[in-house]
Amino acid sequence: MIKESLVNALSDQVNTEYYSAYLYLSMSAYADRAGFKGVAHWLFVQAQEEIAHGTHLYRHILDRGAAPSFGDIKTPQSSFASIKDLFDKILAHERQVTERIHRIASLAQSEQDHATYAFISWYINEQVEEEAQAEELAARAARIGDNPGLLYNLDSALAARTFTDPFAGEGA
Ligand code: OFO
Repeated sequence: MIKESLVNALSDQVNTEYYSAYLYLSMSAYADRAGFKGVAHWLFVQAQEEIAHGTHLYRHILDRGAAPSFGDIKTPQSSFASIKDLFDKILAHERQVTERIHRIASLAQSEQDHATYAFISWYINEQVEEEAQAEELAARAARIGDNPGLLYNLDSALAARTFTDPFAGEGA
């Protein structure tokens, strides 16, 4: 039986993942309107991934015989100073998400909830990748600055991203 403290922490993380999706959609809209269609596409795919992360958490709560709780999703930032600013914000956001995931893992350990710890381990590893990806893009954007040719190259590279459901074959 999963403890209420963990149901609350996991439910809160569902909200955070959906907020992440909303933030990435907001960023995608900014990039689209600024003419960076490749960046916009990359961010749209990222939003889809975040929805998959949130839905997987939601499913886990139900699978453990508990009821997820729901709350408001906060309003994401919608204007950014530049593409560099946008990637800096992504890095800061993903670092915060990592801290939240680590808190859930610590709670699962202190409650001796091995099933939740095993479940949340996937997210611990995922955050290593998310942060590495955000760091690389933030550093690349910093090097590029306002150089139009290099911005064009970045935009073209990011247009190639495809969405792969990380939990395909596992149900929601
Ligand atoms: Fe769900 O990984 Fe980003 O926030």
